[in-house]
Parts: sequence; structure tokens; C-alpha cells
Amino acid sequence: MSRRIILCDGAELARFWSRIGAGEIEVLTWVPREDEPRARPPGFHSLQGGLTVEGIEKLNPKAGDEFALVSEDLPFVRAAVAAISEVQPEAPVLLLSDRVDSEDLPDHPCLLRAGLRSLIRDDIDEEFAHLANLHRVVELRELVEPREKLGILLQPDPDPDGIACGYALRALLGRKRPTAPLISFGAVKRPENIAMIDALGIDVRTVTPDELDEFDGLALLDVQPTVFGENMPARVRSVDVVIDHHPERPGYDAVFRDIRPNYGATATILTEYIRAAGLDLFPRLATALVYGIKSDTQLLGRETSHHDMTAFAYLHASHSPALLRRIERPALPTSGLRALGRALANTEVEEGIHLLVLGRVGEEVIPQVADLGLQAEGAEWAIAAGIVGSDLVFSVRNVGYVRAAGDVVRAVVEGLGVGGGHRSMAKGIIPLKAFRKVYGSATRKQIRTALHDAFVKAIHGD
Ligand SMILES: [Mn+2]
Repeated sequence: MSRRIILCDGAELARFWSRIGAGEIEVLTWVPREDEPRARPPGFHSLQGGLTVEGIEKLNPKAGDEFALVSEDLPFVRAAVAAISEVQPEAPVLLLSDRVDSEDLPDHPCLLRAGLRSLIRDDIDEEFAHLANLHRVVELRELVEPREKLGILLQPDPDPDGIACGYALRALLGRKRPTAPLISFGAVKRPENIAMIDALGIDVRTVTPDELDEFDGLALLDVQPTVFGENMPARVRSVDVVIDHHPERPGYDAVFRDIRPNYGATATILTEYIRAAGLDLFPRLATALVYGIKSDTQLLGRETSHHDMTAFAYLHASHSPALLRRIERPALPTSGLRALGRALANTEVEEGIHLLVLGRVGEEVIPQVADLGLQAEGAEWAIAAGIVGSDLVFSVRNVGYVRAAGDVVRAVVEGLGVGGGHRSMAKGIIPLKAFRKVYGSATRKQIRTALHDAFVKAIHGD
């Protein structure tokens, strides 16, 4: 188990540390100052050999151990950083000080400064969490630095979480599109996701497995190689980087691996990296990550951890509300508004269900109409249905305390088409051919009756 080695400058700061409550994995050491009595602060032992390379060596630091320096004195901090760098160059160092300025600090790849006396115990744990994230960033940057062309591979038909992470990783590495393109084996298809890449100006290139040869580095985000199943391209079996929040799967190699299954979104991991590295959070980047977290956690609902909440709050201050609106509420074409007008003309809420049948429309209109439909008085369910190409497509929303929308839609499309979703949002697609086979025709009236009956049955039946 890795340790936190605490080095306090003098008895006063050591006592202060004891008072705020030392953590279990902390090794408490102090260096007595000349001008103070040598009485040992409780729980501390003095650094044998003083603040020297030998002194640090005696602590026997191992890979994975972290240091904290508690001091208000620049020469102390400098000497400590120099000695630690000599003994364990990779070790992350947290400096807790109110007076020592970051600018005066010696060069160190993984050094983070935080305030001291203003901190309470939880804040110190949080600072250590930032330090661990900074350490990951340092490793990541070192690893991909020599790669001329890093392919950032997302899952096929990338979702907002994956897209946001790709964008964030590129920023974190200080790269641009030509040397770190976002790639995928399947194009972005869902209208909401197309709205996202359009609004943010992000490019996702579709590649074939053979085309991976042009990259001398590969980073997989929000996905692990095993997702490609039996057909996993050989090139993907052994990669540089995997960062993901899905459960860890064996069967591949990655030099850098950061899998956090208790996180609601991979965008949360990338946000923590960005925060720890002190990277400028420009509005486009913050907006992408906000949307990635929102969409993967159903707006901080299901499967959200406190990490996601903290990351969301951190991003929120820098995001662009106008840009986010453009992604979440893409412009409604006038033809879509007319279809909505016709559907609203004789609308009714029956048994808590508000069903709007739009006729032939652009697919992006349907989910927006479903959102709107839920505002009707008495509506617990809103369904917007329209014809797109040769399919009947419908979006479903509910108030959240009723049966899960995804389950209901799966019951409705069973044997007819495909569908699914989450607690309060879902989508279904039924080919018109299949619909006609069962219901005879696909007139607006027939669609309304058939969908209404099927939903009543699915919502109220078992
Ligand atoms: Mn995800």
C-alpha cells in the first residue's frame, strides 16, 4: 500500500498537523527548527539525518508513495524538493503553505501547491486527489510525447462523453487535429451528437482497422479494446492509453490505464486531469465536458458519483450557456414547427399520456417535441412520433417517478423494431413495413391509436 510521507517544518506545524487529524496511511516526520524546543509532537518522529538525501533515503520511499511538505519557509521547501528528487524522482509532492509562492519553487514534474492554515482535513485529502491526478497527467504526457501521430479512438457512433474526452485529451496534450485526430470505426449518427460536433467544431474521422497503421500511438477513451469483441483489430490489442469508466475487462495491453468504474462519465476523469494540471478551461472545452457528463449521467441522476458532481460544478463556471443550448436544443426547422402546430391543434392528454404524431419530419425535431410534450398539464408521459425515411421513429419522456421509459419502449417495439433508453428518456424505431404488417396502414390516425394502446399496455401492464 502506498504511503503519504508528511514532512513538517518545525514542531509548531507538526502539532498543527496532529490537531487537524492525521490520516492512517500517513508517515509523520518533522524537522526540528533551531529556535524551538525539541519536544516531540505527538505521533511524529524526527527526520533522522535532517533534511538531506540521506534523511529522505532513511524513509525508504517506494514507487507510489507521495510526499507532503508542510512549511512556510522557502529554503526548507527547496532543500526538501531537491532531496526527494534525488531519492525518488517520480514521487509526487504536495506543498502545503500559505507563504511560499509557486513561482519560487524548483522545477519538478509533479509538484502541487495548496494553502495550509485555511485547509481542513477533507481539503487536504482533496488536494492529494488532485496530486494523484496530476501524476497521471505527467505520466500520460511523458508517454505520448514521442508519438508523431496519436489516434484518439472513440467507440463506434461516438457519444458526447467520448467526444468530449477526445477533445479534452487533445487540449491536455497541447496538440491539434493533425497530430491527434479523433477517430472511430463508425461515424457519429445520432442527431444530438451531430449537433454537438457541429456546435463545437469537433471533427471525428471514420477509419477502417487498416488505416490505424498511420498512427504511431493510440489512445482509447470511454471504451476498452475488448468492446470490439471477436473482431478486435490486432492493432487495438496493445495500445498506449486507455481511459474509461466502464468495468475493467481483461484481454488487452495498455501502457497507461486509468479505469474508474465508479465514475458516471469518463469526462469526469478528464476534468480532474485538467483541473490538476491547471489547464486553461476555455468555454468550448468546458461546454463539451459539461455536456459529456450531463448526457452520461442523465443530468447527474442515475449512477452519478460525488466526483461527477464536483467536476460538473468546476466546469459549470467556465462553460458557455449559449453553446450548450445550441447543442441541447438544436434549431427547429420551420417545417418541423408546422408539423408540431398540426399535431398540437387537436392534442389531448389521456391516462397521463401525451402523444404527438408529427407526420414526416427531420429526426432532430422528434426528441425536442417530446421534451415539450411533457409540459402539458396532467402529462406523466410524452411521446413524439414522426416518420423518418422508411421508419416510424418516436421519442419518449416521462416525469421520472413512473415505470422506466427504456423498459416501456422495449415492450412497445418488441417483435416490431428496436428501442431502449433510460429511466426518463427513451427512443424507439419501427420500420413502416413492420408497422403496416401488424396494423394494416400507417396513417396518422392509425399510428396514434396503435401507439397509444401499446403504451397504455406497456405502462400499466407488467
Ligand atoms: Mn461514458
